[in-house]
Amino acid sequence: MDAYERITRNATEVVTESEGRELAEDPEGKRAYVGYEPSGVLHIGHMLTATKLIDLQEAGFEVTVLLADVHAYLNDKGTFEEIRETAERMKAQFLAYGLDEERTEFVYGSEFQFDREYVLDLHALELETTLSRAERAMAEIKSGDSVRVSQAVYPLMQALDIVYLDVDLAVGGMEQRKVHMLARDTLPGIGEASPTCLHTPLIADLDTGVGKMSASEGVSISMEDSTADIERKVNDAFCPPTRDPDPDDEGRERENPVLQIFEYHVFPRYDTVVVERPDEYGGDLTYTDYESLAADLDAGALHPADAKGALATYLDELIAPGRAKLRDAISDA
Ligand code: IYR
Repeated sequence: MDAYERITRNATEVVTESEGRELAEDPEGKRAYVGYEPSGVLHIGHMLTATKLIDLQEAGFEVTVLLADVHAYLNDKGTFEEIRETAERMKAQFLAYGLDEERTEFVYGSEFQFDREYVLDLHALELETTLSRAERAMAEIKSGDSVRVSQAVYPLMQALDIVYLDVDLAVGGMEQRKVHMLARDTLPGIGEASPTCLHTPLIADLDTGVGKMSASEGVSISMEDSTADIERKVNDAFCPPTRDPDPDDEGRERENPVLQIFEYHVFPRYDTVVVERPDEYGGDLTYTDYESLAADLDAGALHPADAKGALATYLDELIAPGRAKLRDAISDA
């Protein structure tokens, strides 16, 4: 796999492709970042971008994980002290998930976002940006009837973070896309370059395959889950015996979340995936890539129940080290 393939595998888009190709020409020492509103426990959404950060590190990138404490505060996630406490716990879980300690720097937003220069640039960006644009940028991060001023400031600060963290690549889920587009359009107005952005897909709701999985609604998977929790959640998941549950719907409203988790979480981390089956059902199946597993499901050669059993085992293995770190943090507190 060449550097560009590794950098972009499983990504929905790189903005722009030619900028992505330029980074891939000499990735060694380049810097990528993702920002997370601290919540204390890593969930499957965090893990999706973390897997991309691992890809980037394997390609030679250095990584900054922004623990976006001020953003979480602006998003009404609690008092500043509560947020700081949960953020501290997340570091160990990220490393346990597989980020390379040597190539990962953790930064709190509050370390630089109160600096006079940052605040002045923020005000300059406020002058550059219409209120409706800032509001639209936030639609997929926070929705509600009465929009607070904090929600308009939030995406402008996220745009400025890219400048102040001096990164070559901003990474985020597709829900961050509009914030990144705002950054690309408005930063030149204050004399800064448009950043290159890479977006990871959204995973469908585990139970229905409709919409997107969310930590706040529906079923999510996190480092808090026990092995039994994961088995139960994966067992109850929507997994029709096909990769495209509604072939007639061009918008693909419905997805197969079990396959998505294989594609975005398991295959990037394992060279071979074994689906264990008793001999009377044909014995074990071994896959070295996602496509052949999905094709077997489509063809009826792999039963959804067997796919789910394997998925639960691999997910549990991926989560186990972070689960242990979380338990340590809780028992120390
Ligand atoms: N908007 C993100 C959190 C966030 C991301 C970045 I990249 C920042 O520079 C700041 C905050 C979220 O929705 O979690």
